[in-house]
Amino acid sequence: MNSSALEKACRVFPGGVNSPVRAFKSVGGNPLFIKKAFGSKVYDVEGREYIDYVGTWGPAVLGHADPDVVAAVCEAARDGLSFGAPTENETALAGLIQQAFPNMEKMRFVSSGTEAAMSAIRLARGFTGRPLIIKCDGAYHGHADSLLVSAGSGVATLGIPGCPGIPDAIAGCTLIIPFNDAAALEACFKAHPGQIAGFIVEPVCGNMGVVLPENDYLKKVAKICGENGALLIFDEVMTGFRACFGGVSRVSGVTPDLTCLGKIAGGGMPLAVYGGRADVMAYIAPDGPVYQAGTLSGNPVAVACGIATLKKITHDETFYRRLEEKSARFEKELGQLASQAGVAAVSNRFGSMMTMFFRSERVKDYSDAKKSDTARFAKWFRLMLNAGIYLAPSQFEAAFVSITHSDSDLDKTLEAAKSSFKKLV
Ligand code: HOZ
Repeated sequence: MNSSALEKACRVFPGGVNSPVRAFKSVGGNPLFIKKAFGSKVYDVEGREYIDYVGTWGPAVLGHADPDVVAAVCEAARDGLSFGAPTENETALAGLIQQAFPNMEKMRFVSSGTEAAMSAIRLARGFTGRPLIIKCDGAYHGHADSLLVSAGSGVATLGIPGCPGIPDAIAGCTLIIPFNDAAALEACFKAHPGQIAGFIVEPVCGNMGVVLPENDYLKKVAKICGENGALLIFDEVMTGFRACFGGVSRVSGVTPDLTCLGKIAGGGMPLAVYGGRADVMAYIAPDGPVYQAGTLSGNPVAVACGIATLKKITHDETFYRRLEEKSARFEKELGQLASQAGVAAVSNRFGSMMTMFFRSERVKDYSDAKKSDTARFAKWFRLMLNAGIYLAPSQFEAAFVSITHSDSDLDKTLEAAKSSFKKLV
């Protein structure tokens, strides 16, 4: 499958890919080389059609190549691809983002989620004058040095124990605690008084698979950070605009000091954002001394794509209700089919992102997620792919449902799942 494309790619790219988890290493077989994508489908270079639940790893909430979004992108491109200067559209996109995330009093556009998270922790350190940050075991906030410690996503998928190239002095400034464990956060602050700049957390995890906060975890961590003079940073790169016009902060009622966004905010083009409290953002250059910059930041084509995407979502008041109905049905029926086939599986879902873990006990943190039967997942993944269903090639990622997934797409997927589950036992 796609072996000639892969062979050629391997001559120029490590593993033949430009982002490791795409390489199918943990599931076996060759990655799909994609030719095009429309709505809920992707098409590979050999002309095969797949119902897509990768959704470009999150952004494709409207489905692929939405005609209104593509028109806005083409129109913007005709006026110039990049200016490296401010545009009025940047302010317009910031306004839309503020409607969804009112806590982002000031913000900065960057080009990737990695940049957003990396810049947010630099800002937290600059604002507080403290060196340490806390992150959760198995959480992934991009590949900046400080954040690649005990990371999820591709690092978890490939089972990389620690990443060479990151000096101990840098890794040592990142403290690791389990997700959903407020006592561990409290203990960290006790052990390092006055040293912790902030806690960066995916308020709903997406990169150890989807894992939901339990027992008022987010309220507790906000309180603990506040009491200790540290900033709470919500990484909503995956969750922003996924379940509602807002993020976990809106759903939970917990307001972080800083928020990172990406993926849907740029509608599938390279755009990400960090922002939050105005007094904290006042530390960012040129208003303040914390430096961060980028030629492509606020790129006009990406900004146009973000505006068109967010406008399309807001103009349809049934959007999130319909997306929720599709996703809830998908999760419920998939679970029923697994159980009817005798396959041990549990799922976690936040709106239209979800993960089915191949284990029987619920998953509330990374150590639970790691107990999943990854070999069984790999087999299931390959059976589904052969049946024309494109899932993320890792147990530690999410499946994304888009508004273009029709009942017939879901029926076909569930039919494929039914026969695949039977072959697992
Ligand atoms: N970090 C992404 C998954 N959570 C992978 C992105 C990609 O490989 O394109």
